[in-house]
Amino acid sequence: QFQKPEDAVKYRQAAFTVMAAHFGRIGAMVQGKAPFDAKVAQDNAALVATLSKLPWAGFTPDTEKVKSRTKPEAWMEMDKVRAGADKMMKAVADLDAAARTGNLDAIKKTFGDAAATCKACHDAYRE
Ligand code: ASC
Repeated sequence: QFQKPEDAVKYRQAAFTVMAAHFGRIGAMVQGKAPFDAKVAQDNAALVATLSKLPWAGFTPDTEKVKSRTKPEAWMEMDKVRAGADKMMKAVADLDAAARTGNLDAIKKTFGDAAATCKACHDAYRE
């Protein structure tokens, strides 16, 4: 899939960056920094749910020695990283479902749960 390990790293970082941009648009509404617009929430949640599937293909074993913020622990505990990724994908699927209902309270709850799954992996495996 990738010509060089560096390409895989770039790919996964780009996927996380784009995902964060769309997650952040929902976050702004959840935090009252932007007016709530159900359509915007729905569109962004759908993108986040799709984008959440992408970064993992970039964590190939040959990228372990490429400089990035991924801690050595991630490579020693890749089964746990995968489990965390599965949790995150499930949480953003739940956010997507909530956004489809247009219910702000449900969006707030599932957004918070999803953010916690992002943070768990960052705390454990990101410099
Ligand atoms: C975001 C973002 C993250 C997560 C994390 C949640 O919007 O860019 O990495 O939420 O901050 O704690």
